Amino acid sequence: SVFAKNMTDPKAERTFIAIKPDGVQRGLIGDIIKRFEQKGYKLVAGKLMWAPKELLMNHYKDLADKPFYNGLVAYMASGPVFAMVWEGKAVVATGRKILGATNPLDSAPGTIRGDYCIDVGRNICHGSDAVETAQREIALWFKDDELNDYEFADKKWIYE
Ligand code: IDP
Ligand code: MG
Repeated sequence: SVFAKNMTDPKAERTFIAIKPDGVQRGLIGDIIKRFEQKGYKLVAGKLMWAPKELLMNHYKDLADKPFYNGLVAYMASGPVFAMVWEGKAVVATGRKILGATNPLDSAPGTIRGDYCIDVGRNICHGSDAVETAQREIALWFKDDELNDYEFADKKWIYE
């Protein structure tokens, strides 16, 4: 299966990263892709998608009892998002570091949220918080045949 190799090859770990509607509107798709690319991670899938409310409610179902849940779903449905799958060693945890803390006022400069935003409800990007979450989110947002299995040309220059 698509996920079976996660167990055996650490370089095959995958995470779900999404550029939220504010990130798309503010022209940040290229910059956000660039940060994952230049780190050495491999892009496995990517699409611009105006997500249906049901998908977003499912995506954020663990937050359903939070006071900001309805506003969060409305924000995420306010325009297209750029959904991606990135692959590489420790990409889930490292992806979260590249994004920065959830609240942009706590995000270190040099992170995406630290560099580009201010309010937690307009924090421009999403990243899976654990390997199991990533597997759930990838399956939610992508069909199996949208995930591209290919050999990365740079691989031997990135991994020892
Ligand atoms: P994460 O995106 O860093 O994983 P979560 O706690 O999973 O953070 O929350 C999901 C999203 O919900 C956040 O990225 C943010 O957009 C939004 N959010 C979280 N806390 C608040 C809040 O207190 N007010 C408004 N929106 C929030
Ligand atoms: Mg989260």
